[in-house]
Amino acid sequence: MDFELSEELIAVRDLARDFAAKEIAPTAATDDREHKFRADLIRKMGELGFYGAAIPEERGGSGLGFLALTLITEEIARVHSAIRVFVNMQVGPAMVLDRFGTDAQRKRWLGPLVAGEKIGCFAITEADAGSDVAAMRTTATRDGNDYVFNGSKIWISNAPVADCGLVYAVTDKGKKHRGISAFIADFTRPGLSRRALDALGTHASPLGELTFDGFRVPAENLIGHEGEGFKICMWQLNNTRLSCAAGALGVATASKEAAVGYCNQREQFGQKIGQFQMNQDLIAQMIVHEEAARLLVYRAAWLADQKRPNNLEVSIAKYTSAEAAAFAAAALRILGAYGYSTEFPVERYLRDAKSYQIVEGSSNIQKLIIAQDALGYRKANRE
Ligand code: GRA
Repeated sequence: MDFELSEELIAVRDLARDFAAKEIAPTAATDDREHKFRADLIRKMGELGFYGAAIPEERGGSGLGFLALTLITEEIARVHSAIRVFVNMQVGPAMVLDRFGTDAQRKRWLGPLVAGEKIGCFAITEADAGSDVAAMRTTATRDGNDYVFNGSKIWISNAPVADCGLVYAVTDKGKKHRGISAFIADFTRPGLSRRALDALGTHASPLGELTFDGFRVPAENLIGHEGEGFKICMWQLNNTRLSCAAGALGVATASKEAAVGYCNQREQFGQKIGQFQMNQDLIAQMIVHEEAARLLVYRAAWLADQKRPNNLEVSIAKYTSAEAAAFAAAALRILGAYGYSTEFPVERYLRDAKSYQIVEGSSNIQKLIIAQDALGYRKANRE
């Protein structure tokens, strides 16, 4: 067993760290406060090759792998969690096209997504289909050479700004999850309306609703075959879930760093507040949760790089890191009024941390996957 990162991976991590410090950190607070959409950052991260880490070289990526992508995501989230969402929105559709797309689909969409030239997204969730993906109702009905979409997707990251999206819809109602199909859709075509939504945190990541009303998607944009959408979706979620786990890890680290820094600086009752055991207790727990999460997240990424099934390990990693982030953001307590104040970043960490217990399968869904695998009810790892 080798716990050392290779020189190549250290270089990737340092590149992302440097980028986050120079390009993201200076405006993170105002981007969050003003709900600012930083299209320039999407482009710059594309130019640096961040989205292509887990895409093979012959398809426009760097082929560095999932661990590289994990380190990139972690470093960005450590500085501003909302900006790491951009990575997932480019990488999610790109990876699905790499794995399941046709050459023509890859040519048209994969390259621009990896380069950050087209803004991507993926649309699974609906008002009545959150954890229960199979309950989705948006329909895609074949009409000549097109599929006609009707229905609505909600809580979709990048919905207000995406040029294209990976959209899951029902092509055969009677077949339940086996009647779901996956499409890559051009969002500049008529029949799509968008509504921006706001949330507690992740403010610099545009969020919204997509409503399809007679929205036409050419049949050549169907990914795989009709009815394969649910399996493609589960495959996709396994990868984008790992990306969220890495993001949560970054937030956990940022929160811990803020708590340690403050404890070493703030004095009360004639001594540094780090001397108080109640604060030491919180810091020790933060570090233990963060380090456990880091090992689990890296293991899940390493398994992906070995081309081994890792759904169970991704769920364990995502659960642990989401909870670690939420716990560490309790650093706010250590910082007292400075933690609660909107003039300091810790309240942003807390708001952003909460998202990780919800997105890409809530913490309860991860527990369900983990426990049902152990009990023999539902196998987590698939080929
Ligand atoms: O036998 P079969 O042909 O019927 O197939 C079944 C099974 O073998 C069928 O799907 C197959 N399957 C899989 N195939 C390949 C299941 N899992 C996999 C897999 N991993 N790979 C039905 O299976 P099932 O177990 O009966 O499914 P279910 O009970 O309906 O659902 C399972 C589950 C609860 C795990 C699933 O629905 C799920 O993951 N729900 C959580 C939804 C979620 O994660 N949503 C995320 C939304 S996107 C988002 O949050 C964006 C965030 C962006 C950001 O912050 O970056």
